[in-house]
Amino acid sequence: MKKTLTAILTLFFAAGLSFGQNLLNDSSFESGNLSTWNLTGDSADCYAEKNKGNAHSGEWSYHYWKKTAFTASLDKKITGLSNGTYKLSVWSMGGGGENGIKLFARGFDNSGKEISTQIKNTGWKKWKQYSIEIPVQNGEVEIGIFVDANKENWGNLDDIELVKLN
Ligand SMILES: [Ca+2]
Repeated sequence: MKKTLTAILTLFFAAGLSFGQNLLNDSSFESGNLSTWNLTGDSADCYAEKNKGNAHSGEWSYHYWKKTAFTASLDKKITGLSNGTYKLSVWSMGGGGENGIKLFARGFDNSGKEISTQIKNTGWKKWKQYSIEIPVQNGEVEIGIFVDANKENWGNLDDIELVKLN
């Protein structure tokens, strides 16, 4: 009986570890840097910003602002995943006016397909959460945030999470 109970509890905790848990390190940017990410773009204008008023949680968030139009991609590859459906989500706020901001995932199967959702900022502290579901079929996924901004567009993103749904 005790052995069975232990086995059940072990299964329960093992499942708990793979389902529902955020798989991204430093998801709230509280390390104060973007070292776990790959940034394609101008690091003088896209960076981890320390400003509680611009963070969804904690003190830090991913911030962008530039005097001139720009594009920037903040992305990373997550490997060693068990196949299944994952949910990627992020909180965003900002001044709006971009050509586009998207939360994206690719490289999750062999089709070359990208899944994304458009983010629309509507003002300071007007936080909204955006998410996509990703059917991972090859044990990995490249996730990221792509910004296509006009001059003087600004925004903050925070609390990015990747969780396994099933
Ligand atoms: Ca934060």
